[in-house]
Amino acid sequence: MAIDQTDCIFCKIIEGELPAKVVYEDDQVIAFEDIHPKAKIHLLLVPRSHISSLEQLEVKHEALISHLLLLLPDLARRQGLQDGFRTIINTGRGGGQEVDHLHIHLLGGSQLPGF
Ligand code: IU
Repeated sequence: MAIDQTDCIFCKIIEGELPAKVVYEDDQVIAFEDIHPKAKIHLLLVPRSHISSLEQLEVKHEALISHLLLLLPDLARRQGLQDGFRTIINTGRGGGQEVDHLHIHLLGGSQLPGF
């Protein structure tokens, strides 16, 4: 079934149709502040291309996924998270995913509880 990207809130942010506090962007990804932060620093790192979740990943996305992962410590450093950070990818409703556009949560800035 085709995905209707016109209903995707993160696609709208990527297209500049909805506002967001963007902290980083390049030709493949964008990172912006979560509107309901769960830590002092809470960013969302999002691929520009509409991939619904980890379940939709294919081998062709290998380079993109490497890029996303390699960016995380760099983004964390830029946010001053020298002491460490947490990353979360929620997948599917059972995994707590609310927005159906793949994204990585990057959290830190205060001591996070053990998980
Ligand atoms: P989740 O992994 O799909 O549950 O996370 C979605 C996140 O997107 C959640 O933390 C929301 O606060 C956040 N968010 C946002 O930053 N801007 C928005 O317009 C919407 C959700 I809708």
